Amino acid sequence: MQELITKLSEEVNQVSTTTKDSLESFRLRFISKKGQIAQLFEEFKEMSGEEKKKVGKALNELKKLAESKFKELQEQLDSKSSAAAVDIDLSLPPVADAIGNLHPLNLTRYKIIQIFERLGFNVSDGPEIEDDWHNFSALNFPDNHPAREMQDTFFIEKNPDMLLRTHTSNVQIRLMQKQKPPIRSIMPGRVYRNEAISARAHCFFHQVEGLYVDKNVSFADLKQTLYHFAKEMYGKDIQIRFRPSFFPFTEPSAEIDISCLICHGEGCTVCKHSGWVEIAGSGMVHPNVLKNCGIDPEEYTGFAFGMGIERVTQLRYRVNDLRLYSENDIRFLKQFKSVI
Ligand code: 2U9
Repeated sequence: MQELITKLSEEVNQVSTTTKDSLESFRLRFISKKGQIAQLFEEFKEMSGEEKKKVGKALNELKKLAESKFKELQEQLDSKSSAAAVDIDLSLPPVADAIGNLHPLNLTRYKIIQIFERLGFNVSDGPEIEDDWHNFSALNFPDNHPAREMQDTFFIEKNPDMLLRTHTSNVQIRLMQKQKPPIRSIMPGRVYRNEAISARAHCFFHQVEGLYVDKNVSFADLKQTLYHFAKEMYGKDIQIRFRPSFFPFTEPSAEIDISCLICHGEGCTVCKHSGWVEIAGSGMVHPNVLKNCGIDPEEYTGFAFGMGIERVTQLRYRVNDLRLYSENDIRFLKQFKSVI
């Protein structure tokens, strides 16, 4: 056995390779429970006391030698692989920035909500697939009135009474039906129109409408609220004007313009050389609409307004083609990495 111990000691001393595989075969051969040294210990157990005295020390030394060699080789291998890990190739292209961002329409929607929430408005939601009554009749659109034609939409073939809503006003109707005034709420959401798709029109877009119903709500409240909104949204130097208009659901009605942000009144293509840009429609809720929802127009009055989120976004970010909002082109979307 002494000879074998000497031979194995020499072999252990000579090992110098440090690949993962060679280290593993070293471990299997010398260190493992089925390795040669363990086998020698098994034989050692069977020896007589005299024989044990002769080889015991050498066998123990072989065991220690193999273990310390294994440790040394393992350390060499570890330091080699950590050196490889810091060996960075600076010529490689950078790892892509995987952090996404909000869609520009959502950035605008959140900003609008934030402004009105500070004025005490809450946010309401309702169905996009709606019946004729909530979308048209309750809003004082008479049957066959031309105002319906202006808001042509998509009808459900199996039930022509059901349609894709043309505005979020259906949410106001549902809210007034179930909640007594005071009501102060805004309704953001997707709406539909039957239009051919182009840079300036789409078969769907997004709106935020608002409703304030209480005792003694006046046109002065409407003007001041929307003036405040315009200043918060577009800056304190903005000019605002109200132009008389017509909607079946409001009386009186007004369209709201702001001074053109692009040319500051000098005249450009965005404002069609008028110096003014339309941003919203508004008016005092028509008494018939209040009645349709079970609210007494002698006791309560209210104002309402509506604006297109795409339009507001266009003015904020100068986006001039509506199709960009729904094409999901990452080159367009990744340009809006701003916070709300
Ligand atoms: C109820 C009563 C009144 C909401 C209103 C407008 C005027 C308006 C357009 C702006 C641009 C739609 O997105 S747009 O095309 N909206 O001009 N909306 S008043 O009036 C209401 C709503 C609900 C019960």
